[in-house]
Amino acid sequence: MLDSTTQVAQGRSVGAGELDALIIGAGFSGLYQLLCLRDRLGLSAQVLEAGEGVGGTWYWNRYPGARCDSESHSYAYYFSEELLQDWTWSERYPAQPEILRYLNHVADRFDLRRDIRFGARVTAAHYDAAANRWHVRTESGDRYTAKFLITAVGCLSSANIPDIPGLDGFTGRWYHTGQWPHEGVDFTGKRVGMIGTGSTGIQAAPVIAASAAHLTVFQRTANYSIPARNAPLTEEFKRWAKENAAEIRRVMHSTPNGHPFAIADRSALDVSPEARQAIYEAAWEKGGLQFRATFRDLLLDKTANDTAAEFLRAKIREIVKDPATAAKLADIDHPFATKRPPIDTGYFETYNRDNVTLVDVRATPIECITPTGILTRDGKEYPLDIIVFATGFDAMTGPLLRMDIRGRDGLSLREAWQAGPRSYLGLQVAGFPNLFTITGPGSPSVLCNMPVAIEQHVEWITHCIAHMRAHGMERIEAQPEAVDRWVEHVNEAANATLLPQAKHSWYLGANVPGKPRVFMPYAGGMARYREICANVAARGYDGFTLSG
Ligand code: N01
Repeated sequence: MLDSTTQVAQGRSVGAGELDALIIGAGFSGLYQLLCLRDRLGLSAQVLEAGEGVGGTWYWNRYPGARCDSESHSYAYYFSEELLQDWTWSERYPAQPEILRYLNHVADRFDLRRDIRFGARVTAAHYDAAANRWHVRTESGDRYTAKFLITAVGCLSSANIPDIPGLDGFTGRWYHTGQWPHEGVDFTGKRVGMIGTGSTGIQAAPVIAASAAHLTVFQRTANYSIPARNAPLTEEFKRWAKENAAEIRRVMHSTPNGHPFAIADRSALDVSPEARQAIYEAAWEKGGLQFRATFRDLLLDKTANDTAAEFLRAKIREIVKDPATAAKLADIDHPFATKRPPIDTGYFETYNRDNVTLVDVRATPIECITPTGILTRDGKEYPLDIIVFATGFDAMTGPLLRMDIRGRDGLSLREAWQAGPRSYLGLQVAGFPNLFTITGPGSPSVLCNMPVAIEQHVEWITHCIAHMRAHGMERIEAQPEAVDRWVEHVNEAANATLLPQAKHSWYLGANVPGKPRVFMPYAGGMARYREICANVAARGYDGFTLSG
C-alpha cells in the first residue's frame, strides 16, 4: 500500500512530446495511475481519454437504470483517508450520475485534469526497441512518445453490436447501452424493443417499461437475478462506513471477490433443506451479491449450486404471474453465478405489466431488423420505434485489440493473442516491453469489486516503476516461460470452479462471434492474486526481465 498522503501538484504537467509515461483512459484506473506516477514518483505522465470527461465506464454507460452492483461504501478508492472522509454516498448502490460525480470530484481534488487530454482516442501504439520508447497516435493524428505505456481502458468498454441484417434500414432510432446519448432518450409513447438480458438489460427494462408505450424484451439466455434492495443510506451507516474504513478495507483485501463481506465457511450440502431454505430466504430479503456468499461451495460444486439455482428459479415462478412467461424466464441453462449474476430493482415484476412482452429468441431467433421493427424466424414482426441493444461488450480483450498495439519487431498484439489472450499476471505481455495492462486478461479484474482490483494493479505498477528507477533499469518485459506458466495457472484456477460451465459467457469470449474461447479473468481469488503479485515483486520481479 502506498503512502496515502498525496502531494498534489508536485509533478510536471507537459503537453505533447516525450513523456515518462502515457496512460490510456481516464476511468477509475487511469485517474489513480496518473496520480501515482505524477505526484508520488514525480514522473511526467499524461492520460489520453477518448471521452470528453473523466469516468470511463461511468462516462459512457448512461442508460436508464444504470447503477453499480458493488455497495457504494466499497465502490470507491481506499488509498486516501482524506478522500474517504470527504465523500459521502447517498444510496446502498450508487447510480451512474453519482459515481460520475465522485470521479469528477477525485479529478478535481487531486488536480488531475491538467494532465488529461480529452477527446483523444488512441488508435495505435508502436514500440521502438532501439530507443526503448512507445510511439502513440490518436484518431485526430496527435503523436506522443513515452517510455512506459499503461492501458487503463477498462474491461467492458468496447460495445458489442450484433451484426443483425437490416439494422441500416431501420427507420426508428437505435442505441447501445454502453454508448448512451448524454441528453437521454425519451421513451414516452414509444414502442421499444430491447435485445439482451444481462446485468444491463435487467437494470434497464423496469425503467424503460415505466415510460414506454410498450416494451418487448428479446431474451436469448434466461438469467438469474437477485433483488438489489437499493435504498438511501442511513446517517448511522454513513458514519459507520467512515469510522470503520480501515476494517472495511481489510475485509475487501481478504476476500476472493474484493467485496466488503466474507463468504460463509459452510457447505450448502452440510445443512438441512429447511435450514438452507431459511438461509437463502434471508439472503434474498437482504438482497445484492451477498447471496453468493451464503455458502462457500456455490461456485465449486454443482450439487451445491443446484440448490441456489432452484431457489432462484422458484422465486421467478412465484413473482411472474403469467406461467408461460415465468417458464421462459426460469428456463436457465447454466449454474448460478457462472455468468456474472445481475442484481435488480423490480426486473421480474416488470413482466406483470400489461405493456411488457417477453420474446424467447432461442426458440424463435431474430431473423432480421425490418424498416419498422424486428422479425423473428416464426414470421412474426414486432413493430418498434426504438431498439435498445443491451448486448454487452467485446470484453477484456476488445478495448486493447481495437488499438493497433505493436511490440518488439512489429509484433502486433492481435497476432500475439490470436488464440486468446496470453499475459503474465494480467499485467504484461511477452514481446511488449514497458507496456502494462491494468486489469488485463489473466488478472482477477471483472471477478472482483473493480476498485479493489484497480488499486492493487496501479500500486503494483507504481512500485515496479519506482524499483526500476531506483536500480537504474529502463526496460521490463514478461518472460515467455512466465507467461506460459501463468496462462496454465489461469486455466487451472477457472477449471477448479464451475465458471467455465456457462458456455455462452463473455468471461469466455463466447458472446462475440469468432472470438477465441478462453476463460479470460483469473478465478483464483483476489486475495491470493495479491499475494502472488507481492511475492513476484519481493523476489526481484521474478518472471520479468529487467534491463538497463
Ligand atoms: O452484457 P452481457 P451487459 N441476439 O454480455 C444478449 C457489467 N455490468 O451489458 O447470454 C440476442 O452480460 C446476451 O445473450 P447471451 C457486468 O460485469 C455491471 O448486460 O449471449 N441476444 C445477453 O443476454 C456485466 O456482466 C452492472 O445468449 C444477444 C445480453 O445480450 C457486464 O457489465 C450493470 C445477442 C448481453 O449481456 C456486461 O453486462 C451493467 C444477439 N445477437 C453491466 N448478442 C452493474 O454494476 C448478445 N445478446 C450492476
